[in-house]
Amino acid sequence: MPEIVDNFKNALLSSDEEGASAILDQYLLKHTPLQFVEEIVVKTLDDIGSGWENGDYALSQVYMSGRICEALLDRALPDQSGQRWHKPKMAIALLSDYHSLGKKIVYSVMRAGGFQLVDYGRVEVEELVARVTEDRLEVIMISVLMLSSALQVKEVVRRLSPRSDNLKIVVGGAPFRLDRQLWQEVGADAVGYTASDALHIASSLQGGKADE
Ligand code: B12
Repeated sequence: MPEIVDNFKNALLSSDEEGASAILDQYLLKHTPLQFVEEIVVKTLDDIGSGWENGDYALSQVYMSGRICEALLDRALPDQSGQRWHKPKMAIALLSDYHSLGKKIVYSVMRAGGFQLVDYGRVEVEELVARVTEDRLEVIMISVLMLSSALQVKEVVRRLSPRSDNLKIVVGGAPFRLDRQLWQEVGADAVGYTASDALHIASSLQGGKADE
C-alpha cells in the first residue's frame, strides 16, 4: 500500500481529522480533488470496510472514517462551475441506503464538470418513481452501497419502463463494483465505477448545449 494511503487510513482510524486534512492539503499540491477521491478515499474506505468485516475495526471507526471523509470532501470538491449543461435532464438519488458519500461525490463532480442535475437525496422506490415521472427526466443516476439496495433498482426499472422511453437509468456504488454483471441483472442502462465515469456517461448521453 502506498505510504499516503497508509497514513490516511491511520488518521481515519484514530479519528484524527486534522491529520487527515493535512494529508489532503499535501496531496492537492500535485493532484486534483477527484484524484484524491479515486486514488485515496475510495481505496482507504474499502480497506476499512473489509477490516470491519474481518473484525479488525469497530463500526464506530467505520462511521468516523466516513464522517471525516465527508467533511474533507465538502471542502475539497468544488460545487460551482460557470457554465452548466442543462441536457440531458438529470437527477441523482441515493436509493434506500444511508451510505451517502458516493452520491455526494458524484453530485459534486458532475456539478464541477458543468452539469446541472437535481439532488433527490435519499429516497425509497415509490418516491423515486414518482419524482422521475413528474420531472420527466432523461437520466436518473442511482447510487447504492448495500446489495439489498442495489436489488431494489430492479423494481425501479420495472415500474418506470412502461412510462418513459427516453429515460436512461445509470447505477453506481460498491455492489456494482464488486459484481460486474449486477447492473445488467437489475436492468439498468449503464453503470459507472467512479465519479469520473458518471461524467463520461452524462457526456455521451448529452444532446444539448451549455446554456447558462
Ligand atoms: C463508510 C461506511 C459506512 C458509514 C456510512 C457513512 C456515510 N455517510 O456514507 C456508516 C458507518 C454509517 C455505515 C453503516 C452501515 N454499513 Co457501511 N460501509 C461503509 C464503507 C466502509 C465505505 C463506504 C463509502 O463511503 N465508500 C466511499 C465511497 C466514495 O465509495 P462509493 O459509494 O462506492 O462511491 C464511488 C463509486 O462507487 C462511484 N459511485 C457511487 N455511486 C454512484 C452512482 C453513479 C450513477 C455512478 C456513475 C457512480 C457512482 O463514485 C464514487 C466515487 O468514486 C463500506 C465498505 C465498502 N467497501 O464500500 C461499508 C459497507 C457498504 N457497509 C456495510 C454495512 C453492512 C453497513 C451497515 C448495515 C452496518 C450495520 N451493521 O449497521 C450500516 C447500514 C447503513 C444503511 N442502512 O444504509 C457493508 C454492505 C454489505 C452488503 N453486502 O451490502 C459494507 C460493504 C461493508 C462490508 N464490507 O461489509 N457504513
